[in-house]
Amino acid sequence: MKSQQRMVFITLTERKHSIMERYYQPEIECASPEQIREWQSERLVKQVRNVWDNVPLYRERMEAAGLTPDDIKGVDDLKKLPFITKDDLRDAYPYGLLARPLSECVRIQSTSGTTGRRVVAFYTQHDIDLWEDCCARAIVAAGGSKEDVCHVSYGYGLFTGGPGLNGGSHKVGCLTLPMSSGNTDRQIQFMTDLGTTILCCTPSYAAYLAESIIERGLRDQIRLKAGIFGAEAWTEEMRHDIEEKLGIKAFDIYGLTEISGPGVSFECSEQKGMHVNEDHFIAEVINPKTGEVLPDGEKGELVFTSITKEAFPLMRYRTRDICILSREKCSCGRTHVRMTKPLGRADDMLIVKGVNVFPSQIETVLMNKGYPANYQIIVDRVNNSDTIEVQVEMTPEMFSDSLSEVSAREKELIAALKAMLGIFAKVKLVNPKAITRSEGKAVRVIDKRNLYQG
Ligand code: DLL
Repeated sequence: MKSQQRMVFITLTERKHSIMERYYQPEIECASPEQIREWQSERLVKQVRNVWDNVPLYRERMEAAGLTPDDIKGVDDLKKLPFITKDDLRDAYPYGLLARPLSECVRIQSTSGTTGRRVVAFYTQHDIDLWEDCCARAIVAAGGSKEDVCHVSYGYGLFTGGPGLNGGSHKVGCLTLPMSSGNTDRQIQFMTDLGTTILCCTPSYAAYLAESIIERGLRDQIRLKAGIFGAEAWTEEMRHDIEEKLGIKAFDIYGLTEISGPGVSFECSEQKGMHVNEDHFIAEVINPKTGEVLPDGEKGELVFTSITKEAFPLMRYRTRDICILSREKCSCGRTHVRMTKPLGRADDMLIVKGVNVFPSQIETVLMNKGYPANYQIIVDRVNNSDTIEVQVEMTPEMFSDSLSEVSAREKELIAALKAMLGIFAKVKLVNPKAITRSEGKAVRVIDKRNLYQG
């Protein structure tokens, strides 16, 4: 504890304006870049030996690439290792990538994947312990302490959101409300009765809760100060909207089941990118077409290697998330590399009439024009030609019985979308609340073309 306090003090005298910054594991979160690299090299070498000895698929892949564990002497050699993909995980389902006997595993979690076979990740007790540390770091970075009431509305069960943040909240010592998703009335009642100060859920559910709290006239009765929102893409516009409606600071958190769950990276008070927990995960950005490793600052596909995982270690796992890494010094005092929000998916990008369309571009247009984040993008193919329709709710203030007023609004949005995307997108304004709400990840895109089946 003493060493933690000393580290905080050093950081604070260096950077006076981050006077409120607190850390869960300061010796690690604020370690020198050289120290972090040393940990990474040491752990990588051990992990490579571990997977070579215990996971036949890795040995086969390394042998095919002409490698033995002796070829990997540190982080600089990481790029020699072959990649692993979601397809590999599906092919290895369920036990093919286990590096520990099943008797040492205590939990599984699984992806929310709606297509294909699910991905199942295994954890030893030690894996869970480290994962919860990562979530605890995120909660403390959002201002959490044992004085807080942490309300976890991510789904519990196979989805990693609920269990991960729940464990992190316990570690910090917050009073933890394991709400899971759903039953909005009960969520709001607990929030007001028990004085929730930190809310953890998807950004789309946070936006819905904010809307519901305001509608019920309960805005003055909530004591929220921070939100930890992730698991799906959300824009800066959406962040500002939620922050304003709830009177909180909204922090992004990133993760994926394959690598552990939430807490692979998290935002600090700077809110300028998420610090990757580099003592557990080595991050690389590659050109998704060639596999070449890109320098920091360049946009590409994020790849992770889990160097401390016991049960289910993934070596150079291709996430399909597109982002940029930055090693610029962060004024929060943390030294771990930062990643931008995912800027798209290498595989969810829509190609409409031959044009690349990211759903986040559409969301930016809608939010800039004052629409709520309740929308759906419907892509179809009619007479061999692609169509795209954006259905978006009007706010109660916009809502009008006048057809000409609604039509003028639709035209305005069509023009703004054309300017952003370069293609015509039909716009249909719908009544407030007409779009089905999600309690987990929002379903933003309905692609009726089914181009990726089979
Ligand atoms: O969504 C883990 C998680 C739970 C993260 C709670 C944050 C909070 P999966 O269901 O396996 O795991 O989905 C992983 O979701 O590859 C990204 O494409 C996307 N994703 C996760 N966090 C973010 C975020 C959880 N903050 C996939 N922003 C990832 C944008 C995100 N996309």
